[in-house]
Amino acid sequence: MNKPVDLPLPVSGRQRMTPSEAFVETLVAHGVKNVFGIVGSAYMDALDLFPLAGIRFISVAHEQGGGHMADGYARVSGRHGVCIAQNGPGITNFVTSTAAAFWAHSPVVVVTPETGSMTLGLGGFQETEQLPIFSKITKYQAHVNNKARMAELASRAFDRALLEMGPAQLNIPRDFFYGDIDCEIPRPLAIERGAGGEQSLDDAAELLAGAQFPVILAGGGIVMGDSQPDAIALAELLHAPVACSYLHNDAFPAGHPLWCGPLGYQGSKAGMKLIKDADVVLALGTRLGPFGTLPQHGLDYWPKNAKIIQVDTDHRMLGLVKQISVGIVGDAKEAAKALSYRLANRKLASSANADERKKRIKAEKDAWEKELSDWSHEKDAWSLEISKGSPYMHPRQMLRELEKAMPKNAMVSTDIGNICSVSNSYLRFEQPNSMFAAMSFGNCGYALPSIIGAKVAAPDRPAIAYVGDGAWGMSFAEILTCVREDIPVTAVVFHNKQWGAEKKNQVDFYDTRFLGVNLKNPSWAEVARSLGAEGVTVDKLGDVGEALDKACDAQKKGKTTVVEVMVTQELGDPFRRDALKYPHRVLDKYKSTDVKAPA
Ligand SMILES: Cc1ncc(C[n+]2csc(CCOP(=O)(O)OP(=O)(O)O)c2C)c(N)n1
Ligand SMILES: [Mg+2]
Repeated sequence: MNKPVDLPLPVSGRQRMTPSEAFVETLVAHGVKNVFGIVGSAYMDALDLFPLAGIRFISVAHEQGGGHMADGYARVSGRHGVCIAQNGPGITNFVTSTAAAFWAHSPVVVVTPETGSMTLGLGGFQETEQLPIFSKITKYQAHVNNKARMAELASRAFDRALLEMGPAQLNIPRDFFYGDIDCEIPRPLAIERGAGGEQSLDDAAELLAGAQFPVILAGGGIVMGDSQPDAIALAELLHAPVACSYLHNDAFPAGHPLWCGPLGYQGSKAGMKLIKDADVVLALGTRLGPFGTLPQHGLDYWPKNAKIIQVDTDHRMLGLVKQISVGIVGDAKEAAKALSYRLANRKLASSANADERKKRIKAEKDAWEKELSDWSHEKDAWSLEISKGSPYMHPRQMLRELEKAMPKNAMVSTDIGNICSVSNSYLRFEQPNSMFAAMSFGNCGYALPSIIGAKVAAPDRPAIAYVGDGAWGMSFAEILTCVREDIPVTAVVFHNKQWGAEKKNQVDFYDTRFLGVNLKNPSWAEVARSLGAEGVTVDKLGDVGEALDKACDAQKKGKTTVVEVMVTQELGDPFRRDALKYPHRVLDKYKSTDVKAPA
C-alpha cells in the first residue's frame, strides 16, 4: 500500500518537465490525494511519481469497482474522484461506473491512457477507440493531442468535472507520457455559482408568498451545494413540508418536524400525500427525474394543478420532465438564500394556516410510521406462500432493525434490488452526504465499491453498504481491496437466494415462470473470511442490530465485515410496473405463455 507522503505544492511558472510530471503536478494542483485503479504499463511512468507527489494509488480488484470508488469518494467529499487504468480492456471496464457517475452527478475524472499515437488504427495490442465509447456518459472529453498540452488539457478535465458536476474523461496516448516539454501547471478555476436571475427569483417569491400550501421538494442539489441550512431556513419561513427527491433521503434532516420522507419507489406515503395537495411546489436542486416521480403505492401523487418552481444549476434540466411555472438557473444554496431574503418581511399566505398544516404533517407522518411498523411482511399471495414456515427473517423487519441500530453519522450506499429498494422506506439521515444509492443508471454492483470510495474520503464515518446477494456476486471481489488497502467498511448482504427484483416481475407478469432468477450461493460470511475480512451470518431479528453495531465498531479497528442476513424470499412491489406488459403471443408455438391481464 502506498501511504501518502507530505503533500508538495505543484511547481509554479513555465518550466521544463516530462509530460508524466506535468500530469502528476496537475493532479497535485487540483488537490488529488487518492487515485483508484489497476496498475498498467500504459501509465506506469506517471504512476511511478505518485508517492513523491503525495498521491495514494488505491489498487482495486476490477476497474468498474475503481470507477465506483471514485464516484463514492466524489459524492462524500464534493471533490474530484479519480480513476485510471490500462488502455483498452482496463478502460472499457470503466464504462458502467462512468455511466453511473454521470447520473449521480459525480465529478469523476476518468483517466484513459490510450494506445500509442504512432500505432493507432493498426490494430495492435489493447486498442479500441476510447472517445466514442464515453461520449454520451461524460460531461467533457479532453484528448491530449500533443504531449506539450498535457497539463492544459488535464487541468481542463478537472475544471469541467466540477463545473458541470459529472464525469470528465482525460484521454492520453500512452507514448505522450514520455519526453520533455515546456509548460506551466494551470491553477484550478475558482467558480462561484449564483442564485439565478433577478426576475425569476422575484416571480418565484411572488408565487411562494401567495401559496396556501407550499411544499418543498429537496433534491440532490442541496447535498452537492452544501445548502441544507438554507433549505431548512426557507422551509421554516414558509412552514412548508419537505419531501426528498428519489434516493436523496439525505437532502433534509429526518428529525426535522417539516421532513416528510422521500418520493419515488418505496418512498414515503406522507411525502406523497402532502405534495399531492400543494398549490406551489419549490423543487430545490432537483432535475425531477422521471423514474423518481412515478406513482407509487397506488398513489398518483404529482400535483396536477400546482405551480412548480424548479431550481437547478443545469439549465437543460428546467422543465424537461415536468411542466414548470418558474425555472431558476441557480445554485440551491444561493437560490434558497435569495428566496428567503425576498420573503422575509412579506405577508405570507402560508403563515395564516401554518398550525393547521403542522398538524396535517404530523398526522401524515404518524400514519405512515404506523403503516410501516405494521407492514411487517409482504402480503401478496406469492410472498405469503413462499415465506410460510421459513426459518428466515422477513426483509422489512430486518430493515427496521438495521434502521434502529444505524450509527448517527453513518454513510449508507444501496444497490439495485428488491430489498435495497424497500430499504428506501427505512433510510433516514440527519446530515447530508450520507446516502449513496445507485442512482438512475441503476446498475447492480454499485454499493460495495462506492462505499469503499466514500470511506476513503471520510475515514471517521461508519461506512455501510446494503447489497442483495445477486449484486453481491458481481461485486464482492472488492472486499480484496478493503483488505489489502486497509479500507474498513461494513457490507450487509441480503441473502434470499434469488435475483429477487427480477423474480418479482416473473411472479406478477409471467405466471411465476421462473427463468434465470434462482441463485445457488455459498455462505457469504465464509467467503468473506476466506478473503481476509470478518464474516457473520445472522438469521434472527434479535441479532441484526448487534451485528451491525459490532461491524461498525470493527471499522475503527481497521476490520471489514460482511454481515450476511438470511431473509425469506418474499418480494416487495416491482420496480418497473410502469414499463412491463403482460405477455401477448401470436405464434402457436408460444401461445402457452400468454398471460391474461387481471381485470
Ligand atoms: C448490472 C445489472 N445487471 C442486471 C440488472 C437487472 N436487475 C435489476 S435488480 C436485479 C436483481 C437483484 O438481485 P439481488 O441483488 O439479489 O437483490 P434482491 O432483488 O434479491 O433483493 C437485476 C438482475 C441491473 N440492474 N444491473
Ligand atoms: Mg437476492
